[in-house]
Amino acid sequence: MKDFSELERFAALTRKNCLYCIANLGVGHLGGSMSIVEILTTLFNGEMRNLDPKNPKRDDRDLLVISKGHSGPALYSVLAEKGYFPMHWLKTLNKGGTLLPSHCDRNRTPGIDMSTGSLGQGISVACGMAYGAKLGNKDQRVYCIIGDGETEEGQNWEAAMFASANRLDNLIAMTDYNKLQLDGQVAEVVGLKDLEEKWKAFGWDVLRCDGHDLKDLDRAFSLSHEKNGKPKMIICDTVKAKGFPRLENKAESHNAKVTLQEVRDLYHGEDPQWLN
Ligand SMILES: Cc1ncc(C[n+]2csc(CCOP(=O)(O)OP(=O)(O)O)c2C)c(N)n1
Ligand SMILES: [Mg+2]
Repeated sequence: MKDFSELERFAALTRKNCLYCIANLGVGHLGGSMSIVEILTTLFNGEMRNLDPKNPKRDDRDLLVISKGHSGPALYSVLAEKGYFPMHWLKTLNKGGTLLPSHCDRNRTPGIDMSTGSLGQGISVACGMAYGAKLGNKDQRVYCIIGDGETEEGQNWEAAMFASANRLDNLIAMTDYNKLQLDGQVAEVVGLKDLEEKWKAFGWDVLRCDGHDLKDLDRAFSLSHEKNGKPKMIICDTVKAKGFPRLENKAESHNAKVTLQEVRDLYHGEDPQWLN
């Protein structure tokens, strides 16, 4: 039986550390970081197997590609809490010489499996990783988080065909379906219409869940483990900037200015220790 109250605690801590991390710099990709906090909480607390913060490149670990690489700050907050690197690194976000750049970089940050930021590419890399695991007869899952705005990139759909043609049932993709992209609503830019039907038409099994509900995420991930030759897409309904009231569900949360004072007010002045 999973301890969901412990997962709630981890998610709340991740959200707080991420907000302080961005506010300490004064600006950052707050919206798309906040929307994946519970997804990452689930992945790093049991869903991904054989993770070892002391040996981040352990050969038999499950892999993660955050294709919407601007969500680095959320991942850094999780990796720090898990002990991949010291918490105080969070003070260096996107500053000169940092090992925590604004976008995910596998050559700099321990625990990151793929460098991302150019939208649309991550899922192709995840396909390659999942295909490689199959060729090597490895029991390895590959996870990939894509954005809903990012889904408008054509490369996703080439990868979608490749994955089903090659029966990559060890590939579990998630859409962070927060309905917003950089400068507006996804529906008003190009629009995804019936996203579930689209992935199904490309030969994927599709699951849907509330991306902020840890129990619902757990349910969806459990179903995604089926070995039936089909890649899996979990469409996670989320809210951009979840947990930061001023910017919640607003496009301007994408890369937003935030002061430390504002975050302090939200947390009643209870600064995390690593900030000092
Ligand atoms: C190929 C490419 N085009 C444009 C951008 C600029 N860009 C960065 S994030 C973003 C919006 C992405 O929206 P979405 O996928 O919904 O992610 P969210 O902001 O909701 O996290 C854009 C257009 C980019 N990084 N890569
Ligand atoms: Mg979005």
